[in-house]
Amino acid sequence: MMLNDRIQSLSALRAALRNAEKHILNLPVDTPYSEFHHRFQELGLEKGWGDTAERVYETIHLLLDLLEAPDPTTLENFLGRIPMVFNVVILSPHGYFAQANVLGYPDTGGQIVYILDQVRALEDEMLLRIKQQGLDIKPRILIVTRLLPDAVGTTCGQRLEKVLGTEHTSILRVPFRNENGILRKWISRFEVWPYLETFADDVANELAGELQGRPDLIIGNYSDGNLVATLLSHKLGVTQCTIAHALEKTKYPNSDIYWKKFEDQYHFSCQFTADLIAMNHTDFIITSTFQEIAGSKDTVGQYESHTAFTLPGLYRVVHGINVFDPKFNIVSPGADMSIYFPYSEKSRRLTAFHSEIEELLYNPVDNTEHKGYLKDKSKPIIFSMARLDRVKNITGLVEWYGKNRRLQELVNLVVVAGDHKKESKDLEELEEKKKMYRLIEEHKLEGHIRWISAQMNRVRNGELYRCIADTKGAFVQPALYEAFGLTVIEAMTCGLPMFATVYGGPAEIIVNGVSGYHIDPYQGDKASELIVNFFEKCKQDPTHWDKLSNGGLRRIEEKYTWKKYSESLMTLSGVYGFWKFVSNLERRETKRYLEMFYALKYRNLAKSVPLAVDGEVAANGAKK
Ligand code: UDP
Ligand code: LCN
Repeated sequence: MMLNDRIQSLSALRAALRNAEKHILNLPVDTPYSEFHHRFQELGLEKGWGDTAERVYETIHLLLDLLEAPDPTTLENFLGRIPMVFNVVILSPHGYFAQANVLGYPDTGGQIVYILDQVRALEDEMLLRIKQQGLDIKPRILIVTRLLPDAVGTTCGQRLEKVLGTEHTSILRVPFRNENGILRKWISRFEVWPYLETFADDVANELAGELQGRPDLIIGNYSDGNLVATLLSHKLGVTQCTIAHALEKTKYPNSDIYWKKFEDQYHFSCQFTADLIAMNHTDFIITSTFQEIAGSKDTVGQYESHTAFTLPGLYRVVHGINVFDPKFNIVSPGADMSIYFPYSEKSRRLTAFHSEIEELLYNPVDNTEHKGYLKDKSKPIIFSMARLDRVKNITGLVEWYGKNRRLQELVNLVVVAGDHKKESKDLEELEEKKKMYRLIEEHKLEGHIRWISAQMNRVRNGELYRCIADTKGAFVQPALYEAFGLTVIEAMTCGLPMFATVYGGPAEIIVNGVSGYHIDPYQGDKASELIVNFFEKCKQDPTHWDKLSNGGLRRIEEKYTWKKYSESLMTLSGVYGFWKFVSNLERRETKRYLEMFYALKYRNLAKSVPLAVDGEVAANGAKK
């Protein structure tokens, strides 16, 4: 696109670039491209080099350097500039994908938040780059998810939904279907496998209509989204990017060796097979932290756990994934800074929410939204918020608190988790709920604990974190494993001191003792002692609290922002898109192997998963 047919050889390109360089050197740096584009066309150069003489000069210079003495940094800078990505498709099939009234529902957490923040940052970055290269092209970003005809008060039944705060981004919903027709209701992420191949075909058709062509980049999220991204990218020949969020293999210890035991409920045989296919097919992988790739000296990384493993009686993996493959990149997300900002920025505080938040935290009457009350309002609050999944270990935190009298004397406990209102369709959530009621009773926690239902208003949640910081409290993230942990980032961005699990992302997000504390969820007594010591120290020396709060804020500024994220993602898309096309031959064998693995292994496994029938009870006991 950037060259016309006057340039037919490398030497002609070199000559054209030198002439163009000479021409620009005589122009003021801010001369708009439109003023010299005729001259450029005569030389063989079309639009896309830059919007001003200065920018065009830089791009030309980068290419001349590359032709003369190529080096990786120059190549990355050059490819990062070349306008190659205008249409992006982001796949996230399972759960409830919507902009309101969904967060905290089963399977509906950080991945949704991540993608909605990601697309805003990405659109801004795409628009900036398109403009800087002197082009006038409208980008398009489509988030593709499942359409749920029974949308239970959400927008999940709507085919197309514009993403708020964007100009060119929408959610496109395509239903799951099979020969019996369209599946109307939500099903757990563990049961989606038999629907994905048809879903991928349907998505391809919808995309052809929506985009009037192929996308330039396909991003998959989580195991199901990454499998569909693989099928689409294979079919359309488009650059593929993989984001895991949280792979189940690391969340459920020994889920490979004992896969048969787990199979009825979780269908890990499909999941791990899909993960292997996607990881190997993709052009590049983005992770939020390094430990997600290769772990640490004491822990195994999410991807590392797929290097070699055995599913006894099914197959044995000897080279599942090479964690040192250059396709791995760490690109950390952030928190939306317009929602999450420090409690100390008084003028920005959303005081209109304060009476509602006061009611949410302290109204003594039990209702459908909360259970338990806090009898001493003067105490700091330790706070946690998560989906009521077993791995999130919210009940673990309640137990630690229940067992530690000193902790109860020092602080109140507030947890936001699950749904009091409705009978859950998710088996783990049901079990956790029962456990929570039992623990509150067993440890006589009335007066000390407040259990609040899932909170879906993100803007108010931002203020909620800050109100907890006003009590000089802290956030505790007690998960048995947390792939990354957006709540950790959000709470730290609001200035809340942080105690978070040492298993997974938080181990890297937090510098222990400086920007928060690591806790071991398997050693609850130690964790609660650490929290007791912190609050005792804060009583003697209130600046201790400020030190930790400020340490957290500094860490976020340094590493976890969406601006940095979108710059890297756009550059990587250019770099890997380029390599995909120049190194196609080398990957042909892998592609053939994966096609075989898909057809001979995955397809049969997916077929063996019982089909969900609207209104029936599944094998795992969850109500459809
Ligand atoms: N969240 C929420 N309300 C809830 C529970 C969670 O808004 O009741 C949000 C939370 O603020 C965060 C996301 O859901 O943005 C959870 O992301 P995280 O990475 O912590 O965990 P995940 O659910 O993805 O495992
Ligand atoms: C899923 C999770 O479980 C979290 O650990 C991540 O923060 C989230 O996705 C976003 O990547």
